Amino acid sequence: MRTFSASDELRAAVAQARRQSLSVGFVPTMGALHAGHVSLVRRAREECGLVVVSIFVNPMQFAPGEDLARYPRKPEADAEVLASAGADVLYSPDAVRFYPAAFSTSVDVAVVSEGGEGAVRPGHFRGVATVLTKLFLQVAPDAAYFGRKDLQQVAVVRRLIEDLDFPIRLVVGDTVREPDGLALSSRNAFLPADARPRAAALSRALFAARDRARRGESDARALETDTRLALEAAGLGVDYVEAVDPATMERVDAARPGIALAAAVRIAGTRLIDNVVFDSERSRP
Ligand code: PAJ
Repeated sequence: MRTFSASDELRAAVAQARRQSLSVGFVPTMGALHAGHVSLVRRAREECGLVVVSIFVNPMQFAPGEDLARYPRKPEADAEVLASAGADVLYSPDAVRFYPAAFSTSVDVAVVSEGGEGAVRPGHFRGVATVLTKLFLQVAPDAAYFGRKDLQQVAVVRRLIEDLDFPIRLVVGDTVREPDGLALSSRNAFLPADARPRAAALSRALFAARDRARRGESDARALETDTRLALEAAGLGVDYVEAVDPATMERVDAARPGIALAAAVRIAGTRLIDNVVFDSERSRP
């Protein structure tokens, strides 16, 4: 695996692969890698000739007062994880060169960015869309890999790719979970041991709502309300519970197959997000 921090070196490596007719897969991350990230890298490895992974804790997507300074950073362990998952190129740009002092441009994806996480974290998706625009232009991949765990991020990226004509295939990977259902997240490291068991209540409540929908409950408001009550009863602070169309992130009234229930909670000072996509009884695994 080769590691670059300069974008011109990265571009040269990608150009060389292209001359050999290799397809390019790209997995953007903020590091502190776990099995969720690894599942995306392995998928890219199966599908592409050159696998590029970026690690960049993007300051622009953190609001003042959020956890930018304490966001976990594990560069040595991450490099080992990526090498064994089969990545070819690790791109770790330097923040000062990536965003020089005069940097003035931002990319706003309206509508899909506005509810859910966007409402609780103003400016977050502007930071995500801006960093991804720069990374997509620098890496110029054929395919980009994202996790469904960040459901609204996927909706934002889908619009970004379509609206700006990036010739990039968007690949969405399933959420990788701990045995008790907790979605893997770099931020899980912040959970104190005594709060950790309670964190599983988030996925448990979402799965319970999906089971009710499978049994015929179609009232999205009732599912939202009961999920919120279950989360509060488990001692979690609820930022939102919303039934949405995952393509547009618009709230829906009817809990049909294909819609998603997305939630964000606070537990012991850490914010966790998760979602389930409703399926029909027939397509049930
Ligand atoms: P990060 O949180 O590091 O996540 C990188 C990618 O891993 C995202 O596509 C995310 O959805 C995916 N991922 C995280 N947890 C996962 C899990 N449990 N199962 C499957 N996939 C999972 O998301 C970001 O970084 C940033 O916003 C970024 C896109 C890199 C832009 O800065």
